[in-house]
Amino acid sequence: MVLKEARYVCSAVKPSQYPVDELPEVALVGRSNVGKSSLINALVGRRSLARTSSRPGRTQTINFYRVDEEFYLVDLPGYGFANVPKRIRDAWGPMIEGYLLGRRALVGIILLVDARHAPNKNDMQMADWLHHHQLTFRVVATKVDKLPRGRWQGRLRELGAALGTDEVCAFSANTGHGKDEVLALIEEFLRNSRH
Ligand SMILES: Nc1nc2c(ncn2[C@@H]2O[C@H](COP(=O)(O)OP(=O)(O)OP(=O)(O)O)[C@@H](O)[C@H]2O)c(=O)[nH]1
Ligand SMILES: [Mg+2]
Repeated sequence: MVLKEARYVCSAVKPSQYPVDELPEVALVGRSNVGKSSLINALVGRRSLARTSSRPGRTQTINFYRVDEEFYLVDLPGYGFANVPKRIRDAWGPMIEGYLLGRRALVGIILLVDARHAPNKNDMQMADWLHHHQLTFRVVATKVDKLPRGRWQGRLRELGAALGTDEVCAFSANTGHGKDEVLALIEEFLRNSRH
């Protein structure tokens, strides 16, 4: 799959603000600063379609990007960062949960984890929660450009075991490594949703 055009459509903090055109949606979840917004930019080949930042907590709303009038990539605020003010943190859980559990257009979730680190408690909780609610998700390990090649395989296996999945995709927004694999995941989500 090659993505041609992507456009920011809207931001939402509650369901009444979600898009109404009923295209399928693929959502990105993961810890703050793991690279969700960067992955969107890398996939669509636009440097700053989704806003990114080296400071955690950049994305604070649910942001919808329409791709080729075919589906939406949905950028969610990250979880698990203590630096974010408590007032904001408390609002995020219900906002993200409300979207993931209530959104009928949602056909698949990409859980992003940081390839540089061993599995993190927040990530395992998220994966458990997704399994528990029987939501369709795949795991992508980001920032592999920061990990020596020789450690990739072991780390991917370790992450997969901790998150309860056989396949973990290695990805880098900086080098574009794994882009085709992530696009294939999205294609699979879209294909399965049509049955
Ligand atoms: N080296 C490297 N840096 C990356 C990669 N992906 C993202 N980054 C950097 O990591 C930081 C966070 O990236 P974002 O895409 O803003 O992360 P996010 O998950 O959207 O973060 P929140 O919106 O805070 O939840 C930025 O400084 C990015 O440049 C990657 O694949 N490799
Ligand atoms: Mg973001």
